[in-house]
Parts: sequence; C-alpha cells; structure tokens
Amino acid sequence: MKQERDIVLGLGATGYSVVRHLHTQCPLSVFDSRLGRDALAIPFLNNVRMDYPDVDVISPRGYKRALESARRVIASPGIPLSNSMLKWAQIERIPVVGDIDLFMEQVRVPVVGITGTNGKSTTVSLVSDMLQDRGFVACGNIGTPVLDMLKSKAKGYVLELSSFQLERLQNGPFTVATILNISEDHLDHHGSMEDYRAAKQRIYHEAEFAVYDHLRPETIPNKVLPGIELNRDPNWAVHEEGIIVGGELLQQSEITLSGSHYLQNLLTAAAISMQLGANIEDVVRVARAFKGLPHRAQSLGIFDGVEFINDSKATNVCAAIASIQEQYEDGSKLILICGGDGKAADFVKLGQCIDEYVAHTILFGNDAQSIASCIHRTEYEFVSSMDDAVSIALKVSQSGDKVLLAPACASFDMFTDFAHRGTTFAKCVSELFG
Ligand code: UMA
Ligand code: ADP
Repeated sequence: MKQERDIVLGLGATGYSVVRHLHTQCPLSVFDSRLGRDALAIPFLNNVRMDYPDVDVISPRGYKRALESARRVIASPGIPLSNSMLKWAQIERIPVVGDIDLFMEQVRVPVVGITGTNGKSTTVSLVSDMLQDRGFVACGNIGTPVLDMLKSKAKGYVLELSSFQLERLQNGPFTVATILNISEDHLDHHGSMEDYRAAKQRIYHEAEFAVYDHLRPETIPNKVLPGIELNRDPNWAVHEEGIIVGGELLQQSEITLSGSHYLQNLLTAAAISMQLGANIEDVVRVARAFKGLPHRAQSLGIFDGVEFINDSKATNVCAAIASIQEQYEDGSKLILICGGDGKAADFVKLGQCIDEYVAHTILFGNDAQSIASCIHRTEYEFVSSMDDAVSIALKVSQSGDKVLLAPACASFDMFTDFAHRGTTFAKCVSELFG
C-alpha cells in the first residue's frame, strides 16, 4: 500500500519553499538531478539537510524506487514536462503538480495571474503598486516563491507566472488573468512555439476575468471569458497622447516613463487594478512615481558624453529588438553589447534589427557566433568578458552615442542571473569612469 509521501523535485527557491510549506503536513522526500554529480551547486540542499533532518534526500539512483511509495510529485518550474523523472511519475500514475497549485488550493483572497514573454515583472510591479492600499502583494516568478507569501496577511496576490509554471498548472481560478504578449522564447524548454503558446493559455482556463490586447491576437483567451479587450474597447486603449483608462485620457505628461511597450504595460496594469477596486487616482499616482525596475532599460548615466544603458533583462530576441528600437528613436548612434545563452532562439530578426539600427556590436557568450552569423552589415567583434565589452564600447563610441546592454539571451553561461549580468555591467562602467 502507498504511503502518503510527497516527492519534491528540484531544490532551488521553489523546491525549498515547498519543503518549508509541507514538512509538517506529510512525509517528504526530495530529489535534484544534480545530486551525485554536482551536489555542491544545488542551492538549498544544505539547508534541507541541516534544518529538516526528517526530510529524506533521495540518492541519485533511488528516484524510481521512491516513486513506489509516493502519492504526489511536486516539480520545480525549471524541470520540463519531457523530463524522464516526470515521465516515470506519469507511468506510475502519480500526479505531478507545481507550487502554484499548492498555493491556489490554500489561498482565500483574490489572485491576479500575469504572464507574457516580456513585461511581466514591470506589469506585476505596477499592479501591486496600484493595489498597495488594498493590501495586495507581488510574488511568483518575479523572485519570491508564492508559498513563501502565503503566511503574509495579504488581502490579494499579484502572481508573475512563467510558462514553466503554467505548463504544469492544474488549478488556476485566477480572479483576473492576462497574457501580455507572446514572442519566441524558451524553445529549449518547451520544444516548439505551439507548446509555449499552449502553456501561456493555461492561465485563462479557470479564470473569472481576462485582460488581453486586440492588437496581439495571441493574448486573446481561447475560450469565452468576461474581460476587457484593450485597444478595441475605446475606454481602454493606448492613445497618441498617452493612454485611455476607463474612458479618461491620462496624458504622457502625467506618466514618468515613455515608450510604446511601457504604455501598453501601464494600460494593462490599470485595467487589472481597476477591475479589483483601484481608482483613477491610484493609477495616476503610480504612473507618476514609477521609474522602471533595475536592469530594464535603466540609464546608468552619461560619461564623457556617452550614455550607458543597462537592459540586462532583455533576455530574448523580441525584448532586445524593442530595446534597440526604443533607444534608437532619438536618432542616437548605438553600440550594442549582446549575447549569452540563446535558448535555441532564431537570431535572424535580431540580425536584421542590428543591421538597421546599430553602429557597432560587441558579442559574448555561448551564442555569440550564432548571432554574428545573422549580422550582415554592422561591424561586430567578439569578447570573452564584460570588462572587455565595456572597454571596447568606450573605444568605438563618441560623445552623443549610447552604449546599450540588451543581450537577447539568458545569462547563465557567464553570470548567476540577469541581475548579476546587469550589476557587472554597471560595475565595469563605474570602474572605467572612477
Ligand atoms: N533541476 C533539476 N532537474 C532539472 C532542472 C532543474 O533537478 O531538470 C533543479 C536544479 O538542479 C536546481 C533546481 O532544480 O537545483 C532549480 O529549480 P528551478 O530551475 O525551477 O528554479 P528555482 O530556483 O526554483 O526558481 C524558480 C524560477 N526559475 C525558473 O523557472 C528557471 C525563478 O524565476 C522564480 O523566481 C522562482 O522559481 C520563484 O518562483 C527565475 C527565472 O529565470 C527569475 N525564470 C524564467 C524566466 O523568467 O525567464 C522562467
Ligand atoms: P519579464 O518579467 O517578462 O522578463 P520585464 O518587465 O522584466 O519582463 O522586462 C523585461 C524586458 O522586456 C526589458 O528589457 C523590457 O525593456 C522589455 N519589455 C517590457 N515590457 C515589454 C513589452 N510589453 N513588450 C516588449 N518588451 C517589453
């Protein structure tokens, strides 16, 4: 007979939050693919061993055996559905869920779900700022695992949901759900755009209300749901002078950040927040105060006449293209620092964009060569460190130019994460200029 034992797969931020959440409720086993070959690199293995000695750490060859006494597998988002550990669980008919399912089973207050290829963290921050006085907090893919926030006294949650979290979601009755946009990303994880889009659509399956964009058909729910269709409904649209929110024009002069994709994020955030009780004053307050998140099109300052811009979070082709076009808008000469782990992306469109808008490109990381093969006119060169990238950028730039870090790739081949990459860029710039 099977015991009531749960297996937690992956011991990163999510797995560790699941252990803390469940360890008093049922016997637990944990497993991570790096056990046995790179155990020191597993982020929370030591914490589990020290603080939760009753939790069984499954030996590298013991996983299949452990399944025999499991009632449920709780998988971390980074483990793709095609992973053999999940396939074996399926063969044994053991349900596989994620941390979002555990959260949704417990939560008794409104939950907003926000996904999209780009703009998730910005929009989640905008919504939680607009609903701050109503006791809403942000969590999820933005950094704090959802289960860690469950004990907070929040009156509502704003969840950033990645396609990795959504692809395994069983239980998603979101009060309001949105897909911001979909462009090519994470093909190494999902295998195809079809599967990536299907994962994103899961956000709407049990949602009560949807906010989506008429101009981006891929964001429209594939089932009938009450909602707001931005840029079709005349009360909710991006306008040449700003945005129309609930029928009122919010002028660009009232909005600190500019740029078409930022206005779209702001419009979406306003529609979600007002659906949950925010008023126009809350929207205006946030539109005035919000200066953007670190590592997203963040100006580091102007040095010797050259502006350095950190958009380390432009981790896919679409975000990098949006970033290049945005920075080029005032006609500046652009020097681009680009590259990293391309996640199996196609760089043809990036190459075309570089040829059109960029004066000089500096490439690094695993996919530097693949990007270079798509650049046909703009000069480029390869470097092996951020230090060298910044020195060369300075050498080829003149007063009035911009140096833009917009990598179009994940950072994991050279840095801990996008924030580490952005901080390293800022450090190299500040060292050069004392
Ligand atoms: N692991 C395995 N087998 C595998 C893959 C991973 O055992 O096949 C193990 C790794 O060895 C590692 C652990 O799983 O020890 C890592 O788990 P994870 O990759 O799921 O990452 P977490 O640390 O749990 O962090 C995750 C999100 N990361 C990913 O989805 C990759 C974090 O988003 C999120 O903040 C956190 O949960 C809390 O919700 C980061 C991210 O990069 C910011 N997300 C991607 C993105 O935004 O593009 C999706
Ligand atoms: P995510 O959490 O989805 O990665 P962020 O808000 O952190 O999104 O922004 C990541 C990158 O995407 C930044 O480089 C930013 O300039 C760009 N970006 C933000 N919003 C949009 C959007 N609506 N469309 C395209 N690019 C965007």
